[in-house]
Amino acid sequence: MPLQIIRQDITKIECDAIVNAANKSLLGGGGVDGAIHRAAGTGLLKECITLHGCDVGEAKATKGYRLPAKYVIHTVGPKWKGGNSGERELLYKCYENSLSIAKELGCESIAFPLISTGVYGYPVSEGFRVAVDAITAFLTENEMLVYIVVFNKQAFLAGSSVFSDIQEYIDDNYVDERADLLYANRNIEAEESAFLGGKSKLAAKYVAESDYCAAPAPAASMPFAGDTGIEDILDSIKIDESFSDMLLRKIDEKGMKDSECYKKANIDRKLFSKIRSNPQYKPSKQTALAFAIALELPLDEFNEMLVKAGYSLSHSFKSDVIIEYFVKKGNYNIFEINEALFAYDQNLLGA
Ligand code: AR6
Repeated sequence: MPLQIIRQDITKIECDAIVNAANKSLLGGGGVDGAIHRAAGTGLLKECITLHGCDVGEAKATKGYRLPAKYVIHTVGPKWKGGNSGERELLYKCYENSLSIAKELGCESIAFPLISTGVYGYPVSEGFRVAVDAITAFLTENEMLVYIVVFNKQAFLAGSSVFSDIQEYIDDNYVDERADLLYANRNIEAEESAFLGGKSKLAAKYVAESDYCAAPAPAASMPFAGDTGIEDILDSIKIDESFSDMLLRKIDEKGMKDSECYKKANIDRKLFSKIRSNPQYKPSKQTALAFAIALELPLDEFNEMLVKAGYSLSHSFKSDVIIEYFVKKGNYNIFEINEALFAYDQNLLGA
């Protein structure tokens, strides 16, 4: 199951387990540790006393007491000492060990704070990267819904250099609302029929959708330019092929396993099965985008796949511009894309 990034107070999250960024005593402290102990009540402290502390990188579980979560998994992150004292390995172990305990406890969902990135001084964007790496490695082999909880968004944004590049791309490409309105007021139908010279409505629809696409092809390279017959056009865009058909065909063509594809798409196995078994399944735009990313499609095929589901990339949506930025860079890491979407308060991809 997928990884989600959310902005929340971890003590309020309803899931099987939440993780506490504790200290070696396990007897409470400030930051998220203090918040968890306050919300859980004294029962938690009493049980923590029986655990006799915990080493850095290790993890131990207790019940959740008054928390909505069934369990608290306490882990002790490393203190940041400049990065050359094994901090990364220790932090990775915190995630790994917490996830392994959650699995033993039969948890189906778990929420992590960004361990070590507060009082212990681990740089937030680097700490976030370790979290994503450890969690995605776990999710490759296991099914669980994992949340990364970002509490201090400002610190999260300030730490990442990627965002300035993305911002530049957005500034250059994002069409503001006014332009969007102008577009909406254009007489699209008249333009389509002028362009097509009265050819089929179906093909007209395809033009309209292509027209919205982020990388509009010049008219000469459109499938229906010149003297091409309508049958050729319909054939070239595989008009009878549904989104589900196209997805399964591309998975085969890429020599991927189904599980590899839906995991890369950050999509839940059950949703994938639904799409697989129903050729007419209409996915949400988020889901369609996620699969196009998992398949690492270049921009033209990427758009073709979206059109199959009734969508397209548009420069009027910031999220689309951000996704296009990644596709053009050949970066199909859905977690990095989601990190950027999260930073810009956009819906994340996948389930
Ligand atoms: N929900 C989610 N995240 C939170 C919350 C919350 N309610 N409160 C803080 N954070 P920190 P550490 C984030 O300092 O760096 C304690 O005193 C916060 O923004 O809690 O591992 C322990 O007893 C930051 O990103 O933990 C230890 O002595 C992240 O949680 C020491 O601090 C971790 O910040 C551990 O330091």
